[in-house]
Amino acid sequence: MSFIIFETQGQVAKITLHRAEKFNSFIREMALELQAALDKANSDNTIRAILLTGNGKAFCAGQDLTEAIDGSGPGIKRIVEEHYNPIVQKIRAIEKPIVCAVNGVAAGAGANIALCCDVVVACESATFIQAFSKIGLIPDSGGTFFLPRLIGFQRASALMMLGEKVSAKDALQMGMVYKVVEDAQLQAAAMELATNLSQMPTKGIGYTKRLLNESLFTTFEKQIAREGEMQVASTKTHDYTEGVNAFLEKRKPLFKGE
Ligand code: T3D
Repeated sequence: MSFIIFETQGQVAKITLHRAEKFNSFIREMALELQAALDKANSDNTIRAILLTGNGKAFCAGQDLTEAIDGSGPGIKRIVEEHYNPIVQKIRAIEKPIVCAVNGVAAGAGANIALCCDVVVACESATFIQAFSKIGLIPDSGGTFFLPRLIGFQRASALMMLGEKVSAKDALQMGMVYKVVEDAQLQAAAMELATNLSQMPTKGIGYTKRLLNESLFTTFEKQIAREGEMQVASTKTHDYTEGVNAFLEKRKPLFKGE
């Protein structure tokens, strides 16, 4: 992989967007490599959490606009259908927690990929821009789906139409991100969160993610019925037995993710 760095630390897969000189903007190779990296982290049972971040000053400036207008390039339809849609679908479908460490500007598809991760931590200098309207595009990569659900319809409308830059502090206040930390602390703080998550009951967390996904499309009655089913499934895991026994025996649980 040349535009993505894939590393493991314990049971965490760290995936880094690696095209720093172009603010990690996406070209086709990088989008396909990110998909492959997500697949690799998903299929490896020893990986129990994923950390997504960017190299250099930016998290990701979205689509590389040179490629977007290149007549011999993939073209907008394939860019959306083959690059961004599979990325955000994979992020939501992987039943392992995905932490996103936003290390700088997150614009266009870069912002929306970050926002569909499970736990988003930003550094103080990070910014979020729904840059699409400024170049005559509509927000993609799941932005019109997730942003109104994260921050409310009115704020999402305004940000998507105006394309204004949102500071990390304002993103936190709006509910766009989970935490904001000092720039120098970002990678350590995000890895600590991912490591904690990788040592938790992975199946239960995966079921939680499945239920959160389903909650976006369903009714209250159906959702509580699904909670019942998945709660029964949770009790069939090693980690449920271990968690309860450890509590009763007053010791630290050793979860296996099984
Ligand atoms: O086909 C389709 O287009 C459909 C798909 C759409 C998905 C999308 O993501 S559309 C939105 C695309 N992204 C943008 O419109 C953002 C464009 N970039 C910016 O607005 C600014 O660069 C930033 C606000 C992100 C950062 O501003 P600043 O002043 O801190 O940095 P800069 O100087 O503008 O950029 C630094 C370098 O990165 C620069 O390269 P250079 O001149 O030093 O060689 C710049 O050209 C490059 N860069 C930044 N964003 C992109 C980019 N190069 C190509 N494409 C980019 N999106």
